[in-house]
Amino acid sequence: MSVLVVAPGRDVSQWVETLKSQHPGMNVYVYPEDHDTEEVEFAITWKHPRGLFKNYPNLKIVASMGAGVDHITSDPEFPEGVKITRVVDEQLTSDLSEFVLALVMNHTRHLSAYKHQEKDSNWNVLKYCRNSDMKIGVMGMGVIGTATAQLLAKNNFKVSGWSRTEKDCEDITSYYGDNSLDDFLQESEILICLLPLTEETNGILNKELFEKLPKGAYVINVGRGEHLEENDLIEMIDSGHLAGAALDVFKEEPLPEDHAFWKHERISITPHTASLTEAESVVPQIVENYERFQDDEELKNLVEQDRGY
Ligand code: NDP
Ligand code: OXD
Repeated sequence: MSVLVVAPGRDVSQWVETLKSQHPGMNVYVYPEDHDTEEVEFAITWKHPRGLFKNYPNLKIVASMGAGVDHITSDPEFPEGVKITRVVDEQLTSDLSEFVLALVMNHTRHLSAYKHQEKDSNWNVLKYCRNSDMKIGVMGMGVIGTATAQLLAKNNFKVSGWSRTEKDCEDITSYYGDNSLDDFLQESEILICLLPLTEETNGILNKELFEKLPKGAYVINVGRGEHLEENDLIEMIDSGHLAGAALDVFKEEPLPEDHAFWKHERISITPHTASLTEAESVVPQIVENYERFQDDEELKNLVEQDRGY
């Protein structure tokens, strides 16, 4: 059996080297190099060409190179019966939580606003909100959302989380299910999106939702670009209902040069960098699943494909 790595445009040499050193003898192909499609039973991917996997008659498992799997589940030709796994990684999780804390502090202490004032030599003191007076809502209380909510709570913010099922997390108020969304939003002066992208969550950050946030709320999207209705965000910021937004993910990445977000004074852009997946940290769990598959054991971090995450 062979392993196929499919990540167009990405340098995967470190991944291949680490795979081979973690499991000597593993036969690894990097797409599109020449290979026998019948040999491949295990694939590792980030943003594969649509329809590619249907050409592999013996494929059993596709492992995402990241935490999200929407780049796999969104392929309408993804072959039925092939299992999907994702990355759950402590380093990735803590990197992302710390990044969100930095974005929150940037907003509450007006660092971006001061950067703009600096350009005009403008010495103007802005009143700030202490952590203990700021209410933050985290949408998506999974591995990363929970860690982020906990880090914010540790920094004295008042934190709520929203998920499909109820959570029992110290110092974090749990809201769950569609019926509790409005109550959750009312408690979110800063709204952080850490949802997976699914049919239910596509476009969830829209005008109707923003209107339910307190006036002056701030939006942080580190989930996926497709969660956000981009024009609704601009409209709600320009109308003064929202204070602004920090965006790390976009419908089109890299964000096109002429996109309105770049020039908007109240929108901060980062290039999908809230956390970077490192081969050394992540490959061991992929190799473990490869070995579990060979030994006919249960896989770790398996995606529930009918719910989409
Ligand atoms: P998990 O699968 O662990 O958690 C997903 C959470 O979302 C769960 O709490 C789940 O609820 C909740 N959820 C899913 N659907 C709904 C819904 N319809 N209504 C309410 N809640 C819902 O994911 P992770 O925490 O590992 O990752 C989350 C996302 O973060 C990834 O999918 C990816 O898109 C993004 N990400 C972004 C990165 C970046 O660099 N910007 C890096 C890594 C990830 P329940 O617990 O009840 O099932
Ligand atoms: C992601 C990741 O899912 O980088 O965005 O892991």
